Amino acid sequence: MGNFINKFSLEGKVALITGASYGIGFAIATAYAEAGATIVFNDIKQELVDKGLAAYAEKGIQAHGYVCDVTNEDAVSAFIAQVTEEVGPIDILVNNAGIIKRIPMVEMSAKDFRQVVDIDLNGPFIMSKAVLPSMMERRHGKIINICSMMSELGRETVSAYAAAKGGLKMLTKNIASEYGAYNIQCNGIGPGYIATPQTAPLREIQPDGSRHPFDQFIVAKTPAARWGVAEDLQGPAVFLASEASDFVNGLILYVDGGILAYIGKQPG
Ligand code: NAP
Ligand code: GCO
Repeated sequence: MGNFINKFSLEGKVALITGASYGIGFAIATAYAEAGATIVFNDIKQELVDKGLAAYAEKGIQAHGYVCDVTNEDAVSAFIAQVTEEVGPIDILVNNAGIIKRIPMVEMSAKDFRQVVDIDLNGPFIMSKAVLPSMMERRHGKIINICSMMSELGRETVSAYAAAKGGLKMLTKNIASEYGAYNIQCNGIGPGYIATPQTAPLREIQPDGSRHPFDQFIVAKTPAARWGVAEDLQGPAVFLASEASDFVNGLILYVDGGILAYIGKQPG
């Protein structure tokens, strides 16, 4: 195998993963640390940053945690300047922070719709815009946007989320198109249904002790016949952050146990 495996190393890289105190962001960050990167993360509350720092320390990772709301352009500029000064320029950005609101569209306020789009789509725009100039100057950089099944599919109650994640897919392709010549790769990861706090309401045990109908539905809809776990995203995330993917640009890598390939089970 020779030194081929070194192409997957993140040794000497600074990786910023947004909203990575727990959940998918945390799993990706721990994989990056194992691959050799220095980890920087942010969250909206100090309490969450502290919780995240303790969780990283428990895994033997000395992460750098900051409070920063990804929707606040001034705060993000100051945050990136501070990280650059205290840790170093960012080589890898993972736009992971995101929220969902499950509300039927006709009942959803424009305020709620805007908030989802603000965090899930404007946030990645603001963060990417803040790190790109230094990446352009240094002629290398990796941006990974955490997309969704809802970058491709719709379903009841998630209009804002689907609009934002569909937009994030196209923002990914546009960053790749606009800055690819600077040796900057921007790709997306589209997780399937992953067991994290965000999807906990869809897995709640029912008052009669049975599984949530959505839980049963999604397992039947997934060829792998299970929910994903955050660790399922680690290999793809390391690949897209590493030199091994230097000619991969504008791709959305769906890590979904086969959901998008499958027409679904015949009823009965
Ligand atoms: P999660 O458990 O809810 O974690 C999301 C993190 O983002 C939380 O730490 C959250 O902090 C933080 N955050 C929210 N708003 C923020 C803001 N304005 N600025 C900074 N941080 C903010 O979600 P997850 O399931 O790990 O999902 C992570 C990403 O993957 C999201 O973009 C999500 O849409 C996407 N995704 C998830 C799944 C899935 O099945 N779980 C599938 C596809 C895509 P708070 O706790 O304070 O809100
Ligand atoms: C939902 C889910 C999702 C997932 C994920 C799928 O209510 O349908 O929460 O949208 O979290 O993004 O990839």
